Amino acid sequence: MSTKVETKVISREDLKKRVGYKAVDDYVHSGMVVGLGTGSTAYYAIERLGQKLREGELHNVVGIPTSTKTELQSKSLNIPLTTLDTHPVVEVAIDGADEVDEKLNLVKGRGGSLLREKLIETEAKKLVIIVDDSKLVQNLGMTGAVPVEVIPFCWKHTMRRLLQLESLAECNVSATIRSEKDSIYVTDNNNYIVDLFVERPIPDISLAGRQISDVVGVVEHGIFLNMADVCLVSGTEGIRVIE
Ligand code: ABF
Repeated sequence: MSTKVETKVISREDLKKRVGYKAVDDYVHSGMVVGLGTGSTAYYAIERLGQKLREGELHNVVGIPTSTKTELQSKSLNIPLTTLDTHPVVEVAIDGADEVDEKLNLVKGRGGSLLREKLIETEAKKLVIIVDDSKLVQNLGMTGAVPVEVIPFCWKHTMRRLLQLESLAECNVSATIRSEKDSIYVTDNNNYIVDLFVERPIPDISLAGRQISDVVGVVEHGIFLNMADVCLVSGTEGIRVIE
């Protein structure tokens, strides 16, 4: 007699939904101002927030979107929105990330919204990062681009300066201007994005962040150091809370 063992395969979307919902359930309370992140994982937090407001489980919550895409998603779910200009105190921000290291330092911005994300999340009393376990890394910058938002004026010169940084000298760094549909990608802030790629780990990520910021023409970059307060990591075994 054979016994059939059914193992439910959990999809990556399920992992994202679980962690997005848990972030709202555990960290958002009535009366809060909430930073609303960008990306497919953060979308589930927005979906859950809209659901709880609609069902009366939460009230008097206003959101501050970190991108025009998030703004549209939030409006479609009837989430009341505001800005930092009128609500500078942000009790909690919930957002995804492209990479998370063991110190909860992040690479963000491969979705193109790093500037508004960093502006709003810098103000958050608590930044809750939500990822599936594919985002956990030993060294930042090794699974894809480190995005850098630059002004369009003389962007090729700015990109050249970024490639000359001493903190990236050992990494065999390269750079591309982010494009979509055969034209240069333009951010919500009418800037461009230079994507930096390294083939070897960045020896001092903090120094790299400072040196990138110091390049004239750079507006902001996607290295988020010492900002995340907690990271919810969704995996097939459940959700880990890293603080
Ligand atoms: C956003 O989440 C961006 O910083 C980052 O690029 C993106 C990751 O999106 P996803 O959750 O879809 O992987 O916060």
